[in-house]
Amino acid sequence: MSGNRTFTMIKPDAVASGYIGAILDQICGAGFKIVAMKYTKLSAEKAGEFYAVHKARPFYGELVDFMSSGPIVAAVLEKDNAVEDFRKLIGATNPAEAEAGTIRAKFAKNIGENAVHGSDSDENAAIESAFHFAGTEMFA
Ligand code: FUP
Repeated sequence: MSGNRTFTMIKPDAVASGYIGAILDQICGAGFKIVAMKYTKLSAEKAGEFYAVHKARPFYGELVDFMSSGPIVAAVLEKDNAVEDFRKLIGATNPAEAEAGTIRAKFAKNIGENAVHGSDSDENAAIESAFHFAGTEMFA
């Protein structure tokens, strides 16, 4: 077991396509409890900050434009082994390579517009949760 919280965003493509309800249903059906959640929109500056680790990558500009292009749902989720289990639930970054039934296989458009974010470590889950939520907005 590797910690019990992860951070997710339902990205602008999935929100625009009307998939918020279906994605939350799959997340809750898989046993994740919602600890914090908000419907919001990232400024380009905030999106750039969130993805700063990818600054040197060729897709960074497009990623920042996309993530600030429309509203998102940000949430903190709780479950045993949350980070790993959520990465399994969402599938590979590229939906063409995502296992059938995973959220990205079902709802993502392509590697850039890939429906959801999921933290890749307990450390990043904590950093990303704090980026979006104050302690008073999280409910154990
Ligand atoms: P993931 O952890 O699965 O979200 O993937 P990464 O951290 O590697 O990438 C973060 C985001 O960058 C992806 F969700 C989409 C975008 N990206 C691209 O647009 N092109 C790529 O080749 C890789 C990632």
